[in-house]
Amino acid sequence: MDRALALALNGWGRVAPNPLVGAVLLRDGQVIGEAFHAEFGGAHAEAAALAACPDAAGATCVVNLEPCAHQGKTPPCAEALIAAGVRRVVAAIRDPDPAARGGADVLRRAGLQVELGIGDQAAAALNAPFLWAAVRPGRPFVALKVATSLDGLLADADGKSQWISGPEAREYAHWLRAGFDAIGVGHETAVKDNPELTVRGPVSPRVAPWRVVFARRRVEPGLRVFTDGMAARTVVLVAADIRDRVAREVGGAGVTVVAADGLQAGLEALWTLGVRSLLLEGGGRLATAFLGAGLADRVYWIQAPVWLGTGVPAFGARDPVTLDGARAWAIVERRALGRDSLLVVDRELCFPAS
Ligand code: AOF
Ligand code: ZN
Repeated sequence: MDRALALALNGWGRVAPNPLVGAVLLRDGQVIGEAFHAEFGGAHAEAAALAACPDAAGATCVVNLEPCAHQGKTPPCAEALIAAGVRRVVAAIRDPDPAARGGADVLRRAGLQVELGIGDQAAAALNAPFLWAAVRPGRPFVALKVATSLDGLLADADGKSQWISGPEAREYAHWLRAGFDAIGVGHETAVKDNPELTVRGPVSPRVAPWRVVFARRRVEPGLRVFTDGMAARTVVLVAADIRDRVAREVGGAGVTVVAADGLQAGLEALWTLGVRSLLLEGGGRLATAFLGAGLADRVYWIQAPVWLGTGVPAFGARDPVTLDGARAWAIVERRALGRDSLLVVDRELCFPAS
């Protein structure tokens, strides 16, 4: 299953809104075929693994999502596994998609042995936006990305934040962007960094992510995201009473100007635009507001091994929580990025009904 999950990740940036899926075929403990879902609308992982394996009779198929039971853009994987003579299927989680789910039951009815639940935590984390969209529709899955010093500061006392983290972490940040439907910043960061919020890394996303500015009451029409050649992929969220004025200022370049009073309303507006996953890149005030509102579902925390003493904290003060009352977030990933450390935590994992 670890191998299936690792394979699945190769579809990052290319398959959304469909899930990341990897499949491994084994016989007598030996891998005889493996593949991943590589492109939206293309072959599913299971079908691609079967295609890579001349004879799968008697094999076991390990896959991070229940094989589909439907004829969609491609034929049903459950039928393909049966036809190939696969004997056993190990799937991490059920498929929540009402059109596609039920493959496990189809396989069982055909006499295959099916096991569900192995690796379900990692599988749920891997496809969090897909699962959230199916199980809790209405707003995108929201991730915060923060790069701080060891003492949790985003910037030094002079306000300088470029660059706290090293080159590996910056490349990772571009890889990360490729897998999200939208990249967001608050007004302050938009003005201070004037970021492009485009993907310039190892993966070219199938669809360039939306660039979102949570502007509320102040909009600087001269910012790159409003004036560059990609302005048609920019959304600015503003208070309802200034929406028309802002639309006159930046709408001409193709920027989408949306009236949204509050974060929840902003997220719902993004959902309506088709955004199923949002990566927030700053600043501290926006991150703190999302955390305080219970609207941050994941944090990607990159920690550089430096102390800054005084500066801009990544997370501002919020309502106190006692140690006894504090609930632990789920650890999704912990690893080194060059000299920096990456920690990925989810507020809670979302599982499909079993
Ligand atoms: C994928 N890749 O490897 C698997 C999927 O739109 P379709 O016809 O390609 O079907 C998409 C659905 O198929 C998807 O929502 C999920 O429920 C199921 N499994 N999808 O894109 C895959 N195994
Ligand atoms: Zn399928």
